[in-house]
Amino acid sequence: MKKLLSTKLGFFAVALVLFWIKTYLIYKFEFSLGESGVMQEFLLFFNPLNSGLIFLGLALFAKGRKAGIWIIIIDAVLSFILYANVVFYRFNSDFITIPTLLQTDNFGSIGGSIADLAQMSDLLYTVDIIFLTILFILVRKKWSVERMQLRKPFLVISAGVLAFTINLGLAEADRPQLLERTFDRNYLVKYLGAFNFTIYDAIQSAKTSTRRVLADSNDITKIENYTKAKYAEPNQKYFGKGKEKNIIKIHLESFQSFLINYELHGEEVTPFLNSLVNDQKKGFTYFDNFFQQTEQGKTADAELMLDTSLYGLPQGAAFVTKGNNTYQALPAILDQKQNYTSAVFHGDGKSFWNRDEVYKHLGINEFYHEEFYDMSEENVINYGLKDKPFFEQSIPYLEDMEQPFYAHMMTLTHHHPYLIDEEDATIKPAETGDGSVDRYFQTARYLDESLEQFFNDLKEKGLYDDSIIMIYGDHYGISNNHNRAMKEIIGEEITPLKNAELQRVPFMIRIPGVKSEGTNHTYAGQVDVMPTLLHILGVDAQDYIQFGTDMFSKEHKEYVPFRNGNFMTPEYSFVDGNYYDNETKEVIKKPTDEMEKMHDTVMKELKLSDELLYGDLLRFYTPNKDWKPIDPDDYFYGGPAGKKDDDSKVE
Ligand code: GP9
Ligand code: MN
Repeated sequence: MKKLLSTKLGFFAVALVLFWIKTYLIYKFEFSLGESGVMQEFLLFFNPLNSGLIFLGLALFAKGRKAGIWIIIIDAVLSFILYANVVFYRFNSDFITIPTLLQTDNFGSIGGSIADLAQMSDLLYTVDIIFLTILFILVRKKWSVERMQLRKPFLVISAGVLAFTINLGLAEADRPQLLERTFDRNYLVKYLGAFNFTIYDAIQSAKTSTRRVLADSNDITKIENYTKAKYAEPNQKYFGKGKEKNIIKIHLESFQSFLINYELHGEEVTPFLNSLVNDQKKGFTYFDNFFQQTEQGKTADAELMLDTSLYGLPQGAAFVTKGNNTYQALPAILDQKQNYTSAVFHGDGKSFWNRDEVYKHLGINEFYHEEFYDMSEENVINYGLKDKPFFEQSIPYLEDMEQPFYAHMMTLTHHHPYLIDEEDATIKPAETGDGSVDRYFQTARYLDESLEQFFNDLKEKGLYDDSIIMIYGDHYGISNNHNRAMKEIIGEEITPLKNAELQRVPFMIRIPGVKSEGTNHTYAGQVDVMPTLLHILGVDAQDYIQFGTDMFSKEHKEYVPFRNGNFMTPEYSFVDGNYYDNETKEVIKKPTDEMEKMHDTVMKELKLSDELLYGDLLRFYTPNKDWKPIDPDDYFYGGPAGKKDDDSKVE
């Protein structure tokens, strides 16, 4: 043993094991990464190994005794990075990213309290370094002054690369598209480790910052020209009719329009939503040709589109990768124009989709997340809080909000893989043999019931009658991978065109004092919601850069781009390279010039939106002379305890 320890490789092995144990203990005791299941537990344990092999392994290239010094230095640097994250996490329940580091104001918010956040017991995290230093002093004399044969460090680093490859492969199998979709930093750390996360984050921000750096104020002009030309004038029947009314916006997770009026086992799946669609007296106008336009950012893309009228990005979630951009979003506009207070309610961790950061840039005043709700075991399933306790527990917060408010209620239970507790299931599953598809109807029913309960509570609290209520679906729930089962459900082959048609999600709105139109057949998409709402509130959408247009406007152009370049119009659709006649469902062999032109417009529109986000171009745009740019430091989304200390801001 003594002999082994006194070799360079022996010393390296000791350092590696200590580093591994320490990192793992920190994962377990300092972070709450939500690991569950054997695979996630294993990866959490396994992932420090590759970083240790690679980084500590680099030290072995050094000559003679210097190798030992380098091992200690590298180990100390890694420990410091990890410890900085520990301290940051204690306050933010989140990991440090390069943008947060660069945004010193943001960091300043914890600067003063670092002393509070560090604890005496943290000194334990230096024990391994001290031990290594002593060991090195004792054994270094026995080390040769020669450089090690290069083969050895190469082998060590190759072993690290191999361990990383295995790690990544297993992580991707457990959580497909982990890197592309960039869900949540907790996920990345859980699967790949804190060090790989830091590298990943550095690469991401280097990539995006170059595009941002190269952009200049001229770049916004062509975008402004484009959106101003697309602008559709308000319809006087609606303009200003909802001025200063509370807005309750309800997000239906994974809800596709085919569920509306669908019957399973002879029962309506969503009787309550159906009643809003079918009974005009309830005051809702239902858009039956409204489409989701999301990509990899899923929910986050839907949120972005609804509040900014920009498209999501072709890759990843703009909420995550463009979370620090300048936005001129609906919550901020309503605040500045009509003194609205905005809030998002969602029973999940606050950092999912980077919400706790990006919401500040959208000007969202309050964010009621996981920490505000009773998340006891019986209230939680799948991703988070069940919809019924979610709505129930949100009511007191809603009642407390300053009016007029813009409240965004985000449901969660109807989310893949559609898990439901027995006592919550009030309809039998479908019988296609495809579990997700079969359960999809049960969680949809649960969501429907939770909405009815919420509506009743709103009425009881006097919040219903005078509020604008808007309901929308965020994205599909049943992907292309379930075509066999879906064919049974809808009784039709799922062709590419059919799949595109299935991207309809519900959109319905009730404006107090405005008669319902019943079902409106206008073709529209998620980017069209913001200008529609602005006009209902009496704010001209023309001032702002928006890719959508008011759905009630007579000038609204009926084409709905999907993020992948497909698009839908009332007469024809463009899907995966083919134009289809909507009526005959046949491929149009000779597309007209008009169709080709429409295709060019769609491509141009998506490209301009991407340029805007990549270049962070809204920082060069001032909507009007009254506009006050958003300062993210004015917003703070601590838990209920944090709120008591300070309502809006941490100094
Ligand atoms: C997570 C929830 C789901 O908080 O919003 O996101 P999704 O997986 O649908 O994008
Ligand atoms: Mn979603």
